[in-house]
Amino acid sequence: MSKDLQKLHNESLVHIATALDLAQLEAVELSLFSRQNGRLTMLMKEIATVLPAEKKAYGESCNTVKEELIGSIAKRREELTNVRWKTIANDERIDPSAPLGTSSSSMTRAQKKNYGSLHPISRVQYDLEDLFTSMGFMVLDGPELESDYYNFEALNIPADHPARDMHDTFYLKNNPSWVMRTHTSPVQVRAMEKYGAPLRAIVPGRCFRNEATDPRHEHTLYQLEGLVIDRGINFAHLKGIIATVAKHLYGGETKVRFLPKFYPFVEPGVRGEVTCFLCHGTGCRVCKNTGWLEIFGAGMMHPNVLRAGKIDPEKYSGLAFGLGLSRLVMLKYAIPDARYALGGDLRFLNQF
Ligand code: FA5
Repeated sequence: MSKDLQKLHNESLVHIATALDLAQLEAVELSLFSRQNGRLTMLMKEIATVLPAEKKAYGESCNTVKEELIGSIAKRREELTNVRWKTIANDERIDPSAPLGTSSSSMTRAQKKNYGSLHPISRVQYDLEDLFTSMGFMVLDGPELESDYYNFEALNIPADHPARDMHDTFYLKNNPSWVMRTHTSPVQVRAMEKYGAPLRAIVPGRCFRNEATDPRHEHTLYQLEGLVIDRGINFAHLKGIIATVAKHLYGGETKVRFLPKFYPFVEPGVRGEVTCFLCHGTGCRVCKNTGWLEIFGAGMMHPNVLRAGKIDPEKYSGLAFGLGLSRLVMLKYAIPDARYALGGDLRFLNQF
């Protein structure tokens, strides 16, 4: 089974099992099977790009996953329906005002069911996956233990770039040509190699950096990479995508600003900032008194990177962006310290 399919399978089972009511379950069902942009529908359509020898196995795995998900949805629907309309035996009365999941025979002792909940990073990730798939993007995955080639070299990062310093990055002790990926950008080249052009994809995932941690920096962070490659792609497309994300997550009032920033794999390159959620622009410890919080790096893909992905820069141009998913979550839920997210403290997690 392909990695994308496996990922979809695992995530969907969680979504189905944690749907709290029929409306939520229907939303999950739609996000998977919608004819236009359902995640499974899109993966099934990819059969057109699979090698002839692999088509049969690919089709079979898709169908197996589809059947399993349909079965799980039916089972969950039954559970949720039963909870709501529990059949009452004999002379027992129905109390329609009793909380869901309470036993009809003990109407006076309402018990709250403890379902658990999704982590805030997962919530924002799934929400953005839905937004991007609605705009025709594929959702891709990539390895967390990455080769030096994809993490740096293919991205036009020369051997003497500071990011390659042993002190900046987690290398494998006995094999320095492998590294815990420092960003999700390596999947840019992997995606180009696999799918060619035109291409529209996002890559949410975990990255690792040898950071002195502080309220904005974690050693383990989540990013969401995005790339669009086609004829005539330009910076206006990039601005449009970022504005759509900011509006979707934070509402129409949010201000985004672009500032020049050097990344070897884009030209021109920018960093993007939004107004700080804590001080609303007046300056505080989270935004280092600037009033702004950096949430992404982006730019037009460098011709060398397109070439590394076997795409002709004379024919195609591309944009790429790397959103700091952990930072987006901080902003969305006004979390004043990035370290809470992975700290495992239930007092924090129980709020979601
Ligand atoms: C990159 O990682 C580039 N790969 C982004 C990119 C992609 C640029 C495509 C151009 C084209 P940077 O190191 O600036 O860039 O990180 C991107 C975002 O990740 C930052 O804006 C920030 O929001 C987030 N981020 C970076 N380091 C950390 C950290 N230690 N903890 C939490 N978030 C971080």
